Amino acid sequence: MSAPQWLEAWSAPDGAARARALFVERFGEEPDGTWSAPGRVNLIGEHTDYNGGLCLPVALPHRTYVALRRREDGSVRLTSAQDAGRLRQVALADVAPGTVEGWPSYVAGVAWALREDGHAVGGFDVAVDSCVPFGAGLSSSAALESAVAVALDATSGLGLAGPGGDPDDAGRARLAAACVRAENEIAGAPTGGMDQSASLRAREGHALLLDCRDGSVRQVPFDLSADGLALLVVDTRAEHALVDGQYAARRAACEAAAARLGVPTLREIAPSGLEAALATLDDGSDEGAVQVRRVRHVVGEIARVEEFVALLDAGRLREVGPLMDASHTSLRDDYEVSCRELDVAVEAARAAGALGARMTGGGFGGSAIALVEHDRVDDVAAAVAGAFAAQDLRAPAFAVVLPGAAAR
Ligand code: GAF
Repeated sequence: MSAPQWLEAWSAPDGAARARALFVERFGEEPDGTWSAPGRVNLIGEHTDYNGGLCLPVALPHRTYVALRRREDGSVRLTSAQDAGRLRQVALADVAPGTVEGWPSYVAGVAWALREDGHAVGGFDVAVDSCVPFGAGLSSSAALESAVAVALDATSGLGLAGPGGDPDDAGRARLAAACVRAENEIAGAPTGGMDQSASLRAREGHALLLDCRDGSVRQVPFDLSADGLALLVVDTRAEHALVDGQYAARRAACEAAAARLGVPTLREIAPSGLEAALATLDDGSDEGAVQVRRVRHVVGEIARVEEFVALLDAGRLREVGPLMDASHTSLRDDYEVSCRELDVAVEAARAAGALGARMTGGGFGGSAIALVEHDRVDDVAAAVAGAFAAQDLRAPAFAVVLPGAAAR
């Protein structure tokens, strides 16, 4: 069996040099500067963000780099190493829902959303390079949006970005909101706000406790090495997509359930009120039965985030494993967003001694995370790779991650 493949994160100078070199090659001049933003993994709190709930992402060391230069003619010219360096062009004045396709929609969408928000953002040339794997459920799209947002913030003098990870990050919250609008309205993916907040508002060495009811955040110290632990990411290579109907269907079911329960979001259902809420939803119809499962996941998952953070606050990181396991079970059985590759990864990691393991992100493919003893990382990765090979699944890829810094 071949050795596990590792997804290496680039150093900041390397990533910036790659984006700059592509810019110079394609546009024939120097950019105004280079900026970058991370992908994320979510420790716990899945499919809670669009329900006004809690989630707990960390920024990855894997980042998307952009080199950008202002233009005065209102056009956006784009190129990406992940798009074979092809040159694309969009007129900013023409950007509207449904007008831009593919990856340029995330870039042009951010400029459009900032303009909608009243900011004087004009045209630009931009070159992109990234070590955030695409389609792996690690928020490559939010990393791209966030890198463009901080680049436009700097080159248009918006003054919103401030230092990443600042407790007073109202400006960054506005940039995150613009990125969410870009994704929802221009790229057409009906996602919540977790990924953009992680990319723009996280702090190195910390997990970001995001309360999606009011958008507030708390930086929670997340020091794996103090406990001799490591966070292993397994990219299952089962490609996930948020623009197909499954994600939207989950969101629609939650919104329909909240409407039937007479609450603005499922966040308003306390664990103590769960059984009564489920009894109301369970009207004998198929739709009602689906809503019961979805609501049970969301309410339970928000409670698990609170328990997870309480353990971190108490210095009991080693005890979070069962919460991760319970989250996965709930996402698999009640929310029905797991898949065979994710289940194999999680089960193999646990069997090889992981303290806890779960899918992370939207699901239907993408990545899993496992909390493992630092000196067992290679063994757990080899066990997961072996389980994939034994089941004739495509070889997964791995990363060991420490919480990285926000967009800058
Ligand atoms: C995807 C979405 F983009 C997020 O908003 C979130 O809903 C997540 O799936 C599930 O927790 O990453």
